[in-house]
Amino acid sequence: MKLICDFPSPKSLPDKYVLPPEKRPCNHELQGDLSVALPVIDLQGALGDGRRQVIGEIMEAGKEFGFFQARCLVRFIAMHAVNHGVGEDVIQGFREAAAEFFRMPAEAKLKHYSNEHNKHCRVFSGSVTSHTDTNDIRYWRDCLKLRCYPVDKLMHHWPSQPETFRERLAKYAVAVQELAQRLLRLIAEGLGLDSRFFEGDLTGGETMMNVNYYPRCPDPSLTLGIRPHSDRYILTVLSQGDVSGLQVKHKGRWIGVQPMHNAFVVNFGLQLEMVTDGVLTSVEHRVVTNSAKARMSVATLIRPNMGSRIGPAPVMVNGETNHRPKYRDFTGSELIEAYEATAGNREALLEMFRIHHAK
Ligand SMILES: O=C(O)CCC(=O)C(=O)O
Repeated sequence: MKLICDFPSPKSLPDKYVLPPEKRPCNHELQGDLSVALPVIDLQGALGDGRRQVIGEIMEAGKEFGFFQARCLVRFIAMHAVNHGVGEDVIQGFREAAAEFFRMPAEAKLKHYSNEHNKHCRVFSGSVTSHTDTNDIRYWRDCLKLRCYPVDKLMHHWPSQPETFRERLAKYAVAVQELAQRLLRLIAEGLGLDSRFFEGDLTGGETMMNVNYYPRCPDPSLTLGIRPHSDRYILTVLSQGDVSGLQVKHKGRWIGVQPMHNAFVVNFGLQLEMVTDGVLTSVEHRVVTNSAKARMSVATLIRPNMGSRIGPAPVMVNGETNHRPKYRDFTGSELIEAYEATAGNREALLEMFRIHHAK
């Protein structure tokens, strides 16, 4: 058992990471199509007179891309944060601690190695993102996956090395949780719902975090860092750092998400798509690797209470259009099972919850 980051620099891609031809990125796609860019939304406007405009931009981005890049987070969060200052130092501070984690000797990281999906904190590699993926398909990624919020309850599960890790993660997790809740209030308002609609069960589960590490790859045309998937929950807030690699499916093409310093990439998950009865979309994305530089991303996934019932918001289905709901109710646990069964495939998962109304 080894993490990819501990391989002695290989000259060629080891066979088990070579994807079958139909799963490889085409050579011309490695850059990602840069002629279309994800909307960049400056959140500062949401603090004052520009609130309606920011909400409008989020709704547009959600309908067309399922993704946007959010800027001006520092002020956006800091002006509202209670009991702590939040700034670039929080984002960079945690990114540095996480990068240091992957630089530690192999044994220190492997203490956390596990393939058990329900562990609160684990390291795994190369791997399958779902139980149903076949084990002979491997992706070029190491991952530290942990539950990060509420911090007081969960921090004793986190790595205690490097020394700064827990303290910096705690600050980062609180800040991102706050940001996500504020974004969800804007989204709720944009949907014509009560601004606190997403609080409580819909977002009350333990927040997950993937710290993804993609070492330099000997041949990016033969593999992927993460295969195409849609995220399963409400909202994902991603810090992708300064190295590109994330690609989003847009009108049948893979568009590259250009890194922006201290911006977060925000994307909508399948749960949000079904709660909004299809008004907002969850969109497929993947990660290509890079032969020149390693890349690290931190994805924070806001989750529902697993036992609670989730379904299209009544306003979405009984509003002016008075249409019948497209999706049935489900629990958070059912959502997880369906996600595993469909290996993150958006269409297949939505089909499992779709109501086929008699004409
Ligand atoms: O590394 C990235 O940019 C995306 C990560 C991702 O999609 C995930 O963790 O599920």
